[in-house]
Amino acid sequence: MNKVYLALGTNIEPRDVHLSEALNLLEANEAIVIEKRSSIYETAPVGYLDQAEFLNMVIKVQTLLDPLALLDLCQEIENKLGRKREIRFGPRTIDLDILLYNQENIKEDRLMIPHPRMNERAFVLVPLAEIAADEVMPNVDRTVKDCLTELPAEAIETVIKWTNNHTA
Ligand code: A4P
Ligand code: MG
Repeated sequence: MNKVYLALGTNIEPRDVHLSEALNLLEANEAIVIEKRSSIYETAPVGYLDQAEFLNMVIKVQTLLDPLALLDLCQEIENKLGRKREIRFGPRTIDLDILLYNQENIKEDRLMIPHPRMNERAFVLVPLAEIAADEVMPNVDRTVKDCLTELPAEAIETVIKWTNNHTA
């Protein structure tokens, strides 16, 4: 079994439905077991700023899939949920990124692991630290917790635990 962390992000309504559908589709695959889920966070957009706020979360999965097969599955789920690639870093029904795959460093055209931008992103590191604070990032040999402390407080403050007011 391989230990993997995945990041989920969405900023097109209904955002919480897109998250649940992505989780259901992942779990429906017999080669994947979801072991842990972070809370859901509402986060200010990063990169391309003129877009709605995101919901982000991170999950830990055990999988028999190799990294490229897992990427194929993530992209298949993105496509099923109506993902259109129009603007880089732009609005999306669901984005599924592979953050960590065991302790591997992978640099291929289609796949970079650890995810190349995760160390700078509070919307990734805050939920990841919630479920994997002591996990080591193999590209920098530092724990998730340590990487998070290097981010500016202003960035961390834009990542806020989200509660679903419709069902609360
Ligand atoms: N790819 C390479 N490595 C990976 C990996 N580890 N996991 C390739 C997944 N995919 C990987 O991704 C483009 C290509 O990256 C894929 O074809 C795959 O082969 P994409 O999802 O098609 O396009 P994108 O989403 O525009 O790029 P990417 O790299 O996913 O964008 P980012 O860097 O994830 O940024 N702000 C907030 N608050 N929350 C967000 O979730 N997301 C983004 C997207 C920008 N701003 C955001 C958020
Ligand atoms: Mg992506």
